[in-house]
Amino acid sequence: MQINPERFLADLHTLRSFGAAGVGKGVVRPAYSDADVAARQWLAQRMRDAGLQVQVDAMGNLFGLADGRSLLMGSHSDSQPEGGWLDGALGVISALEVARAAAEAGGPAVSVVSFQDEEGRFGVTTGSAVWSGHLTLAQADVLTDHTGIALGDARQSVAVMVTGDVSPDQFTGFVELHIEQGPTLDESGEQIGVVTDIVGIRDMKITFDGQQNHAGTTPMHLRRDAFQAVSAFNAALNNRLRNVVTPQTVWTIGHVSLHPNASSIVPGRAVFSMQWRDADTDRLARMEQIIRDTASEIGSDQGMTLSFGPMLGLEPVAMNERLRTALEAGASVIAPENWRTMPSGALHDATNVSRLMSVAMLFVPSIGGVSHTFEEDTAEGDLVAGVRVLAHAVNHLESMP
Ligand code: HGY
Ligand code: MN
Ligand code: MN
Repeated sequence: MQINPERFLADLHTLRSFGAAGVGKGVVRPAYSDADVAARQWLAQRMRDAGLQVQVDAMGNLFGLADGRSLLMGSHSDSQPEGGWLDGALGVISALEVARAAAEAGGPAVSVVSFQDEEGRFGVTTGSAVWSGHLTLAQADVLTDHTGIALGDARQSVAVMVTGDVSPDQFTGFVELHIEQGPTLDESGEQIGVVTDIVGIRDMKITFDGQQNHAGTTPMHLRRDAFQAVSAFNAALNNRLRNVVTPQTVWTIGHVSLHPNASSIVPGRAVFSMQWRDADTDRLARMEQIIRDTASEIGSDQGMTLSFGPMLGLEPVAMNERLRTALEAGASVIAPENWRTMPSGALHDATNVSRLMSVAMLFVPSIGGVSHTFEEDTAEGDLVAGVRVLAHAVNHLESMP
């Protein structure tokens, strides 16, 4: 099959126009926003133009289906609150290009998916979590974003597109191309990464309730300041985790909400996100215990009432050998001596889809190793090389026993 680089890049740029923001090639297209829904409607039309049958499930996961049994390819088209133009979008548009090129060549059959809320406005990879059965729709519907909006209400914005459930039985496997989002390929100068494993994740909200009070009249020793509790918790946690983590382990407090968030009020309440990731499930569990114990100790030292939200999580997942071998064969042709195998420190829809079928992933470099920022970018030559590797892999799979 012949992929068409100009058609692929033009579609990638058009997708960026939905929610284009900030400097460079930034995007603001969170799940279920107007920009997200408009992008999904445009994508659905591009799928129809490619001869694919469009199906959308209740979550807003958008499928373009080839006839008969097919290989599923894709990723997500929602973005972080401040995101780049390639995170997810590359996987969706490259899948569309390979599906088109395969159809023009008379096969093999390739279907395309854009999952919903991969970026976790409401949880962790929510759309593919529901499609794969990791979460029920009812469980997902009660998840809330940081402003308190429930997913069940937010997803009404895609209701007009919904056609019904999409059976996974028609797919022979799932392949996702993604930007690396880290420094490895950029630093080594290599063009392609074939993924070996995806790390596991845990994510929960923690709340400290103290006493809201006057910032001028309340003596320091009488305060029950929720921000001071978060600050002490963070410092203590960094110390205590040191004994269990590896250089690859990561943990992040990325969202903090103080109430009432005013200069002259001792904050009475702090709600914050606590997220940690590692390739080893036991280590994730040991970290959880340390996080809970530390929050509990700091909370009682500082006169806080402590509460934990539900813990969301995904287990570490290894890529399928057969699909991975096909990607490696493609990498050897397109980027000879210029590719490597590597783990993924970012989460991807492939983790959820692995509950249903074989999965594999491919990376291209991220310039400067940055992502989840407007500055995210990748050289055009590397983007096109990624699509060419996919095309080779699809052909290779046809010829494998
Ligand atoms: O956070 C992640 O790893 C992914 O980009 N959602
Ligand atoms: Mn992504
Ligand atoms: Mn992302």
